[in-house]
Amino acid sequence: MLGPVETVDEIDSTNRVLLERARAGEPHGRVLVADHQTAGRGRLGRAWEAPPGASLLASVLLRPDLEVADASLVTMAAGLAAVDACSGVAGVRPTLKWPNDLVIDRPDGTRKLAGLLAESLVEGGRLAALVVGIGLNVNWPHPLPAALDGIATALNHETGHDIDRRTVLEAWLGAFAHRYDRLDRGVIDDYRSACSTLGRRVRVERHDDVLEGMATDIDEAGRLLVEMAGTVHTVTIGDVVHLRPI
Ligand code: BT5
Repeated sequence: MLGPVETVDEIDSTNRVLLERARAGEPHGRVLVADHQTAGRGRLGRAWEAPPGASLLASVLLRPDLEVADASLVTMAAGLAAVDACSGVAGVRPTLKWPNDLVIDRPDGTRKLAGLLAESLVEGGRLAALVVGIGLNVNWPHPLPAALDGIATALNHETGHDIDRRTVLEAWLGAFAHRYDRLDRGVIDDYRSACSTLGRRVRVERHDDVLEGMATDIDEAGRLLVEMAGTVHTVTIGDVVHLRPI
C-alpha cells in the first residue's frame, strides 16, 4: 500500500518537497499530489510544464532496501505501473521510451504523454530514500501550448473525452504498490517488453557526445545498450530520440 495521499492546490515541485521531507525523516509511502506546480522539475535541470488542473502531478516517497545502483528497478516499476494505469482507466496503451517517458507513437513522430523523475537521497553510501514523481498529461486544452505542440499528447487528446485524474492516480498507486511489493529483476523483462526504444534506430544525446545507432538491450542496471558501427555503447544518462528506420 502507498499512502497517505496529501493533495495541495499549488506547490513549487512535489519532488522537491518530498525529498526535503525525506531528509527530515518522513516515512515510506507518503504521496504528494498537486493541482499545479510553479517549478515542476524534469531531468537534467529541465522544466516540467502543466497548466493548473490538467495533469496528474504526483510524487511518492519510498524507502527501499536496495543498493543505490538498483534504484532504477523502482523507477521501471513506476513507469510500468503508469502504462497499466493508462490502459486500465483510459484504454490508452503507451510504450516506454528509455529511460522514463510514456509515449504514443504516431506516423509523424513520438508524442510524450508522461515523464517520470526519480531522485534519491543517499546517506553514508546507502539509499536512504527515493522520490519518484510522475507528470502525466490527462485533460489538456486543445490545441496544446505552442512549446509542446508536436512533442506532447494527453489522455483526453487520445480518447476524445475527459478522464478523471483521481481515478488515474489511484490506478497508478495500486499498480505501483503491487509491483513494488514483488520487486525483483523480473521487472527488467517487463520493462524490455514495454519499451519501444529497443530494436529502434536512435540518437542519444549525452553530456559530451551524440551516438546514433541501434538500441539493442537494457542491461541489469537499467542502462541502454546502443550498437554503433560494430561497437556496443552503454548509456547511463542521456536523451533518446527515436529515428525512422533507414
Ligand atoms: C521528465 O523530464 O520527463 C520528468 C518529468 C517529471 C515531472 C513530475 S511532475 C511531479 C514531480 N514533481 C516534479 O517537480 N517533477 C515530477 P525530461 O525527460 O527532462 O523531460 C522534460 C522535457 O519534456 C522538457 O524539456 C520539455 O521538452 C518536455 N515537457 C515539458 N513538459 C511537458 C509535458 N507536460 N508533456 C510532455 N512533454 C513535456
